[in-house]
Amino acid sequence: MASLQGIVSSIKSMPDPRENVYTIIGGKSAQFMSGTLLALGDVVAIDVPADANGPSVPMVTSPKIMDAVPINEIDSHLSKRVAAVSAGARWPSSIGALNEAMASCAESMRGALHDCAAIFLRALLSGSPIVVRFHNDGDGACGAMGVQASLSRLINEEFFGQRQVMWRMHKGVSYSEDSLNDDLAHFSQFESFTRPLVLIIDFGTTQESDAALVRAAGVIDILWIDHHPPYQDFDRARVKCYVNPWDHGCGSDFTAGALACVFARSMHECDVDDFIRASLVSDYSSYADRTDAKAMETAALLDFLTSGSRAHGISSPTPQAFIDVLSDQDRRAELLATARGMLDEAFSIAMGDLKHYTGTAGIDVYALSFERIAELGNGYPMPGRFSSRLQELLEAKNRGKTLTMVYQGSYISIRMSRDIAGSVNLQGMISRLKYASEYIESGGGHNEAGSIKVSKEHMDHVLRLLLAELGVRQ
Ligand SMILES: [Mn+2]
Repeated sequence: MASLQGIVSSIKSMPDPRENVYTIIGGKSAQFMSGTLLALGDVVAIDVPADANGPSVPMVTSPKIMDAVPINEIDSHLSKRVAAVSAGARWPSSIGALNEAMASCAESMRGALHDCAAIFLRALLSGSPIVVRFHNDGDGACGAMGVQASLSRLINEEFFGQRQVMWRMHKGVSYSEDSLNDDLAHFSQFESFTRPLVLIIDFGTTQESDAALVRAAGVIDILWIDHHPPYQDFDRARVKCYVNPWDHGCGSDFTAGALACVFARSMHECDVDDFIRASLVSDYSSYADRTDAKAMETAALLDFLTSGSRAHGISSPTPQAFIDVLSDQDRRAELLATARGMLDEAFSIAMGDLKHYTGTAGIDVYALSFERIAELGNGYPMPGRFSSRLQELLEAKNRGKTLTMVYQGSYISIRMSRDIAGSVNLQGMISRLKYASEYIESGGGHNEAGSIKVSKEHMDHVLRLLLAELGVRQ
């Protein structure tokens, strides 16, 4: 049995105080329940229970309270621990092997990522509550898996026993007030030396996140890793640490998943190369190697695992659950076959239902109602990502000059080929429509992909406006 002396740096209060969970930081950190009530700043000595590494939080029956220390002493102790851990992390030279352009871009974000890593480590080691929200697609999942890989190693080396982190697979593109409220409800159970922390991966850079950011300022720390283009006047100062390749002379091709993997590596050595490759494929990055069979397969599988399907059998979508599936050859093969079957079914319906128009300058415009595919009840594929696949197929057939719209319920998802980005300004078009029509509730995206939310009963009307904007004679 090991013994550990440390300072109480976080307390999770439970309805029954005997079930409170304490974190102490000493030479290592530990989380445990205590036979006697402890307070923040108490210096305690514990005998680490033999079952500390088990699935549940271990019980320490009689911790010895030695002293109480002033807050600034916790701070200097924590800073020393963070410095010691960061010193062991090595900058991932493997990115250079993957892609030189990415390596130089990563290099320019190094300082910002290092700052983010230090903040994350402070919260991790001192037991502050942490929520990681990752976008529910292959790119977001790859980022979350990278962070998970790093955390597994960190917790194993720096903690006696468990260290809980909350994972949330996030639907939608904004950090909404509802999401913030969920996080605050979780955080309200905690009293901790450092602020509660939210790590956002691969979404959120939209005006719709503003209200939550204003409320979160000074209450929680937000670390934010995204690759969507920031809008004009986006106030980065509201976020503790914001890293986006657009701020460092590169664009969305440096995926958020890849970026989160580099972030993970700047906290602790871990193997993230496969996740980086798959993330590039998942998000249609121009850096993706589409001849890399493993990356293609992983991306296809993650597309399925992060969908609304129940057929994959993952009840709680955590990065560890994804890693478990990806590393199990039999399950991998079985789930890939299931996903491919559902995708084929969707494509065969799409090919029959697809409407074709000719727009300005001979652009091929396609529109597909997703309703009949949704009626299959598979939950996979999802309409937004299906529009990307459909676009890919049609674009290859037409050799470019193609735009695809897939619509269902109150959403329209638009994709277009790069070669017409000069003649069709998607963002400008969406802004004009927002101005012209009261039926459009919101809309946005980047150069080659966008989405519009309309009031459901006016879908037909908005589709006609869109076609007119594209120069289709109706
Ligand atoms: Mn992404």
